[in-house]
This record gives sequence, C-alpha cells and structure tokens, in this order.
Amino acid sequence: MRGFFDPRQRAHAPAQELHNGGFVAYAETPARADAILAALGPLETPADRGEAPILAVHDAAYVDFLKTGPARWKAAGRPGDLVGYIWPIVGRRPLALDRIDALAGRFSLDAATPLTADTWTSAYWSAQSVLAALDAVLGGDRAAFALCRPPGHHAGRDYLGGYCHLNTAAIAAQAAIFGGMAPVAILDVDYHHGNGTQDIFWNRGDVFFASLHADPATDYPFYWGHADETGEGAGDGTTLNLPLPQGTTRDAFRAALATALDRIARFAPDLLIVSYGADTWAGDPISRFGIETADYRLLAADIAACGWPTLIAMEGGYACDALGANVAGFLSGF
Ligand code: OKP
Ligand code: ZN
Repeated sequence: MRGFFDPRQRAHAPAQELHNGGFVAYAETPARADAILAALGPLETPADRGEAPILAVHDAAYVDFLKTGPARWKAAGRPGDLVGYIWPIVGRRPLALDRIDALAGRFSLDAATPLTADTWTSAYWSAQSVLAALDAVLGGDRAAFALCRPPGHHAGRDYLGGYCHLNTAAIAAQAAIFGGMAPVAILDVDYHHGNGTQDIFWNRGDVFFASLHADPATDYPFYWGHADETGEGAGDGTTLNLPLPQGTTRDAFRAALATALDRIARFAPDLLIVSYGADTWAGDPISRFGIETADYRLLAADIAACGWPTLIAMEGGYACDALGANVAGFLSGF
C-alpha cells in the first residue's frame, strides 16, 4: 500500500496544552510521526495540490487566521503560543471583531490546541498528504494511507480544536466528490468522536459519516457524538454515532464496527475514508479503551472485506512506543 507524508508536517510543535486544569507537555508530538515512519519505512512525499481543495471545506477567514494569527499574537507582545481563552458562546450576538484574542476564540473549540508560527505549514502538508493518497485511490489503488499529522477530525469549517486544524478526511471526501467518486462514506474509528467531520457534512446527503468512539458523556469532545445525532435536511440519516463505554475491548468494538459497516453498505459508497486513531489502544495515555495491538489487523480486515476503495487517514494515538506497531497492524489488515 502506498503511503504519504511530508517532512514539513513535523514542524508544528506547541510547548504545552491545558489539561485537567494545568499545563502539560503537548501530546500530539512530531515524535508520533517518527514512530509511525520507523514502523512503516519511508513514505512518499506528496505533490503540492494547492489551497483550492482546502478552501472547498474551510472558510477563507479561518484559513487566514491559521496563517497569520501566530505573527499577530507575537506582534501583540504575547510570549507563548497563540491559544484562545474567550469564546462567543451560543446566544451572543455575532460581532466581526479583529482583535487577535477575539479571533482566537471565534475560530477555536477548546484551549488545548495552541498555534505556532509553523502550524499552518504542517497542517497544509498534512492536507496535501491526504490528497496524494486520495489520488492513488482515484487512480485505481485498492487502498492508500496518509500519515496525517497534525490530525483533522475535530476541526470544523471555521474552527480548530483537539489538536486539529484542517479536516483532512473532509478535504479528501470533498475532493473525491469533485473527482467523480460519489457518494463517499467516512468511518471514524478514533477513540474520540469526529465532531468536525460530522459538522461539515451534517446536512449533506452525499457523505455518510459513521463514528465509533468513547461516549461523549464521559469523554472529549462532550458536546458531540451522542447516539441521537443523525444529521439534518438532505443529511437526515447520513450520520451514525455509536458511542461506547470506557473499557471497551475488541469484541464489543467489532460488533459496533459491523453495525457501522452494514449501514455504510446500504449507502453504497464509491469510496471509503477511514479516520484511523490508534488511541483506542489499551495503553493510550489519554484514552480508556482496551484494544490490543493484534486486534487492529482483524478490525481492518473486517473493513477491507467490504471491498470499497479505501483511503486511510491518520488521526490520534499517543503512546509513541506502541504507535508504529498499531498503525502497521491496522494497515496489514488491508
Ligand atoms: C484528538 B484526537 C482532556 C483533554 C482532552 C483533547 C483530546 C484530543 C484528541 N482533559 N484533550 O481525537 O485523538
Ligand atoms: Zn482521538
């Protein structure tokens, strides 16, 4: 299977994140990419397909904020990385404010995703990697892998959060549709709900979004991923959320996966995009499922057995010592 990664995806490295009321080392590190590369061997460097596929999903004002925000933050005399600390909560009148502090809240979901001067570059090449993998599948490959780092599934049309800035799965889905592969299904098997992907395609009838994740009653992102969220308008019924309790192990996960695959089969997609997170692994430092390394091959084989052309986009997974083996195990199932 072909895989894609650009070395510029390493540059984004915030110093710390707000976690449980204190500051801790940022969990979404460049070392994650190195661990995956060590297990898979060198991956191909993507070509530059430009900003158009990104702007087909994300608002121009948000993209401008990602590009220019860190310099404006620095120019305002702020010593640390750019991070929001005030948010326009639901019900406030919308104000088009230009202060960088206001923009940081306007364009973010949480205070755990700082921006550095390098964030845009890394997020841009993460998106280029997913687009290169998509082209491999559009060209006839059975499956392709994009080492997306930073990840994408928490980012919405105009907001960052959960270590994510550009929604790589959504960018690939939209590009696939423009490329004539439709409808598209996105299967999100990261430990956390893919709120950004769900949000982007919430009222779309041409993209099915299915997600297995820790119950948002106990886990981030809390406000999304509940079982009663099923889409609206043209997208009514094209969102499927299967929240699972902390402690979930292989067999229960596999049963939920079968439910998701069955629903996707009824949607008859031209293309499957898998948002793959290895943070479902039993030893993950920020997650609470009990999937073992050997389980990933089996789970992936269940997906592969459906026969859809498949693009696998990397999302989370924070146990660097096991990350390479977990990703390699998952890809081996294809
Ligand atoms: C990103 B991905 C809770 C901190 C939560 C955000 C988790 C983002 C996960 N104290 N931090 O889905 O793997
Ligand atoms: Zn996750």
